[in-house]
Amino acid sequence: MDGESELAARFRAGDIRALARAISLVERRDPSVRALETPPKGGEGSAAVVGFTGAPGTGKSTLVDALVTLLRKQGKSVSVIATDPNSPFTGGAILGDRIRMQRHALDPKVFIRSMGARGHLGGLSLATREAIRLLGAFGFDQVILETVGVGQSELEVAAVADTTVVVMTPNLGDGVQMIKAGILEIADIFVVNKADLDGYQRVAMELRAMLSLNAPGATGAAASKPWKPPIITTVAARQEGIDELWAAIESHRRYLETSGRAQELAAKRLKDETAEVVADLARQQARLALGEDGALTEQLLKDGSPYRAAEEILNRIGSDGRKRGRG
Ligand SMILES: Nc1nc2c(ncn2[C@@H]2O[C@H](COP(=O)(O)OP(=O)(O)OP(=O)(O)O)[C@@H](O)[C@H]2O)c(=O)[nH]1
Ligand SMILES: [Mg+2]
Repeated sequence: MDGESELAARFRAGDIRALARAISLVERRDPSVRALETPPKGGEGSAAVVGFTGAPGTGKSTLVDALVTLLRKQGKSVSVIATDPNSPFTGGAILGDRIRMQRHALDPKVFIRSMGARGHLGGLSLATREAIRLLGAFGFDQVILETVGVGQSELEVAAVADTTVVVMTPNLGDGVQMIKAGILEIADIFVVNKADLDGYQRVAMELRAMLSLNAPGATGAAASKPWKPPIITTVAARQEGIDELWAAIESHRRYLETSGRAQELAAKRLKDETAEVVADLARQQARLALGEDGALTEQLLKDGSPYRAAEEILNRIGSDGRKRGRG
């Protein structure tokens, strides 16, 4: 307990090592850091979040690195979280060469961290969301997420980021034909990077054609003035197009605020996250019960289907909770 309050004091005092330690605890889903996620004075304390996703090697890290440089010139503090859906939790170690941002390593206003996801039930989003709240409470202005677009990772980035940037390149085999289902729906901004290579105009053109076919049929507050994802071409390796990219990100953020979409999203996320937390807790309880309770397992095997045992476990959780509430 003493250790935790010391951690809290160091965190509040702006000690970056306390932040790093807190994020490690988040990765382990240690509940002791949750108190740190609320900013001390209310109001301020939430960072803007931009997520970058795209196929391996499209230049995400190079783009993020260039964006960090731009944001630092504006005096903003920025944190980068690189997640790798194929790696186990890393305890903060840098994932191979996924992160090309070493030149910012000595800047105290830049915090770079990687998180692995393999073996993490419910994917990365819970831990990422907690980490983002910590970074906001710590005082970072901007959080940038980077994740390789494999499996469900794009959807997870989109579920967490305010603005999702999907990065493509001209040398992706069949180009836009390769685009994964669901990408058009989650991308707020498309980047065609490596515009120094042949074929980038074709990728941009095909993308434009697909987007016009897929013209948004938005519902809710945003329906009257839907967002049209812009296509930005960049040469990240030469820092070209980065100003345009940042302008597009800012313009999307203004759109979220003026359309009322920001509030809709915040509410939806809190609900989704609550459901995930409940599922997580219930799963832990279920494993415990199934591991310890021979009679329950016997019943389960006899039934040959999970529903009765599941209901029994949920009932127990409910009555435990009520007992605890009274006690
Ligand atoms: N020609 C060219 N190469 C680039 C450009 N931007 C990045 N690259 C190169 O592309 C390779 C991959 O860049 P990264 O930034 O590591 O790509 P990434 O998307 O972060 O890669 P993963 O994290 O492994 O998925 C590197 O060799 C970069 O130097 C560009 O604009 N043009
Ligand atoms: Mg990378």
